[in-house]
Amino acid sequence: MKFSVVTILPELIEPALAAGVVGRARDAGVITVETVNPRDFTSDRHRTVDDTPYGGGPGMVMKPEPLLAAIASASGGSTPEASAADGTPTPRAHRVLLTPAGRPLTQARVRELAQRPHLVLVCGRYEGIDERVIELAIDEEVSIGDYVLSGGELGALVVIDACARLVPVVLGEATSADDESHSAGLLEYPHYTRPPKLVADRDGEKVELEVPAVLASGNHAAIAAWRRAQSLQRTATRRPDLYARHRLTDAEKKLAPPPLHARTHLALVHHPVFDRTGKIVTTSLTNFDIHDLARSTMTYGLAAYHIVTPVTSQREKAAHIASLWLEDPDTKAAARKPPKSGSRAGALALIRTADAIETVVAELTAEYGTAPLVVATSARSDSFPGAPRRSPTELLAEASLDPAPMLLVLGTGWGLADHLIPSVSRLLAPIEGASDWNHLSVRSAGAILLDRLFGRPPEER
Ligand code: 4HQ
Repeated sequence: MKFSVVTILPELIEPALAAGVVGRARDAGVITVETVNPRDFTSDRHRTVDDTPYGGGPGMVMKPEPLLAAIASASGGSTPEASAADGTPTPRAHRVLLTPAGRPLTQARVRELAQRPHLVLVCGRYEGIDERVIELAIDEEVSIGDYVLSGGELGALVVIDACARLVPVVLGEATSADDESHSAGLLEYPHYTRPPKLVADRDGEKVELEVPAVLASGNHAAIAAWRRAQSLQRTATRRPDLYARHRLTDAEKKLAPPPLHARTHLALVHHPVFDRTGKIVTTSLTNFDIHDLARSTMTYGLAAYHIVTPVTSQREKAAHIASLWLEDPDTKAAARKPPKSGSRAGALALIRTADAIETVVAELTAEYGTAPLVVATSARSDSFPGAPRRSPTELLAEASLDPAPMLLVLGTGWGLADHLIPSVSRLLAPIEGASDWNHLSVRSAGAILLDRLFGRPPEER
C-alpha cells in the first residue's frame, strides 16, 4: 500500500513513521510513504503557498495552484486512468483531505481506506485551503476528531498508522483477526502481566495490586467469560454510545446480571432531612407517599420500597398502612409474585421499614452479598458534593452490568441532609421543568425518576 502525503511540512511526517510496527512495514516494503511539497510547485521567488482570504477575516488560505499541482503529481497524473509503463491501467489514487469538517474517522472507515492501493493525504495549514481545490481534486474529507489541530499532518499520520496495521503481514495474523470479529464494537478488557502482586506507591501510601485470580486459574472458558464481561462493563460505563449500538449475543446475555429494575430498591427517608430553615429534622409519615410510591414501585418492577424513620411508632404505622394495602386482593396477587431473579429468597414484602438508611444498606449487602450502589436524588444540584453526577442514561449504563443492587434514596421535607448520609455514591441530576419553580412532591419526583430509568418509551411499545 502506498501513501503520498501532500504537505508544506514534510519534516513532520518522516520521523513519526520510522519506528515500531509502521517502521518495520516500511523497511519490509509492505507500505511506502512519500511526501510531496506544494512549495516545489510554485514559480515565484518566495515560493508562496498562501494568500489572504477573500471577504477578509484573520489568517491566510492555501492558494490553489501549487496545491493542485502537488496533488496531481502525488496522484500520479491528473487523469482518472493513469497507465503504468506497460500500458495496464492503474486505479487512480484516492485523494483524502484532512479537515475537522470531514467525516469522522472510525475503524470501519479505516478498513475501507486500507483497501485502497494508493492514498493521497492532503494536509492544509493556516486557516485551510481554497474551496475550489476540494471541488477539483479531493475525493473525500476526513476528520480525526472534534478538536482543532494546527495542520492536517497529524491527521495524515493517524490515517497511515491505522491503515498500515490492517495491511496483511504488517501485524501477526492472530491480532488482526481479533480486531475484526472478537472485540468488534466493544472496548478491550484490561490486560495484566507479571508480577502477580505489584507493590507500589499511591499518593505516598504503599499499596499491593493483585492480578485478578481468574486470569491465573488456567480455566480458559472462565478467562474468556471474565474478559467478555469486563469488555461489556467497560463499554457500558465509559462509552454508552458504543454500548447502545452493540447487539448482545446469547452468550453475552448469560453474562449479564438480572435486570436492574428487579434489584433496585427505593427508600423514602424521613430522617435525616432538612426543614425549610435548613435544620435537621425527622418528618412524619404521609399516607399518600406510602401508597403512591408503593404503586410506582410495583409498576416499574422494583424489588422493594423501604420507609425509613427512626421513630418506632412511625415504622409501626407504616407497616400497618402497608398491610392494609397489601390485603387488597389485586395488590396481593401482584406483590406475592416470586422475585424474577437475584439472590433474594422467597417473596419479601414489597414495603419494608427501617430505622436508618445505613440499616437498609446493611440489609441489602447481606441479601445480595455485595453492597448496593446508593443513589441520592435531590432538587438541589449542590447537594452531595462528593458524589459523581449521573443522568438517568449514564446511571443505567453504569449499573445495569454490575451485579450489585441499587438503592434509590428519596428525601422528604426540604431534602436529604447530605452530609449525614455518607453511603451515597451517586447523585441523579434534579428533575427540572420549564419554570424556575421546582417543588415537586416526593411521590411525583419518584415516579418521574422511575419512568426515566425503567419506563418503556411510548415509541417502543
Ligand atoms: N485540522 N482532523 C486545520 C484539523 C483536523 C482534524 C486540519 C486543522 C486542517 C487546516 N484534520 N487544518 N481535526 O484539526 O483532521
